[in-house]
Amino acid sequence: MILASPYQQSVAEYWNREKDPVNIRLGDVDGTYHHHYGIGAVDPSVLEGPEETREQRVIAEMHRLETAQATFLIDNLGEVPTSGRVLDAGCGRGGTSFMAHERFGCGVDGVTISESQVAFATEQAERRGVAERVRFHLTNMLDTGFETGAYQAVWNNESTMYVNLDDLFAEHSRLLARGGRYVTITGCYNDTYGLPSRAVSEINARYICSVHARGSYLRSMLAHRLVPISVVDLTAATIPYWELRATSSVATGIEDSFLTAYRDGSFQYLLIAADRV
Ligand code: GPP
Ligand code: MG
Repeated sequence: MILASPYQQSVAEYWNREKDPVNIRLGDVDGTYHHHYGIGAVDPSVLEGPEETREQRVIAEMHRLETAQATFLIDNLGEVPTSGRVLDAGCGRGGTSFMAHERFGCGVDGVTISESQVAFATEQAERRGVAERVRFHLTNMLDTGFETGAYQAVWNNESTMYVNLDDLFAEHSRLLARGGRYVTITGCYNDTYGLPSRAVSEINARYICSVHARGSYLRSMLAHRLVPISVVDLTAATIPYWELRATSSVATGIEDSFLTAYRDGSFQYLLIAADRV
């Protein structure tokens, strides 16, 4: 059974319906469609120049920052041989999957519980001529049924907030070869402040997700033979993306919650990389 609960059903429904310009128009810039946020400094020149073309410059800039985020995640996967296999857990429309294939030439499996996302990403793979090597599956990342120990790398690019971490890392640990690499980029709440702040709760409600505490990631990884090799706080690096997004024509209304939560320290944007021991 792919959808194991009423909760998972509602998440699948959200993503099956989702066609937000903030994702489609950014993806249209170069044909790589992301479902995550951006990192890095905004090029101030996008706000200058002719008024008539400013909107398109801002969209292209947001897309550049989102692509920089996926590039940073892939940088942390280590070396993956061309003969290797990697898993994109919660692959969305396939952006990070295609970028990883371009980087390593390896086989990629992307999994999502949204039929529309599988269809969209598969169509992209065909159009790019990589459908033999980059495959998308309507599969639950908690219970993939894929071969044990077959993966050199597994990642979650902003998809861990939809699942129980112990269930997730048990499955990742099973799929990864010994010495394989796990990477996540995620928003998490700061345990220093106790439970999630109001702004974090607004984010949870907006996406039907449940962001975890920073400490929960590290405890759960260690409990499942995933030993962290780096933890990078990307909070300061993602704020410029949100500031630009807040003033853009494709803002969705959640921007102030992210900015408040990041600025008051109750929420953190982290990369965590771990080795499967
Ligand atoms: C969506 O990316 C990512 C999530 C819903 C995960 C929540 C992430 C956190 C850091 C809490 P998206 O690109 O589909 O979102 P949007 O439509 O807002 O751009
Ligand atoms: Mg987006």
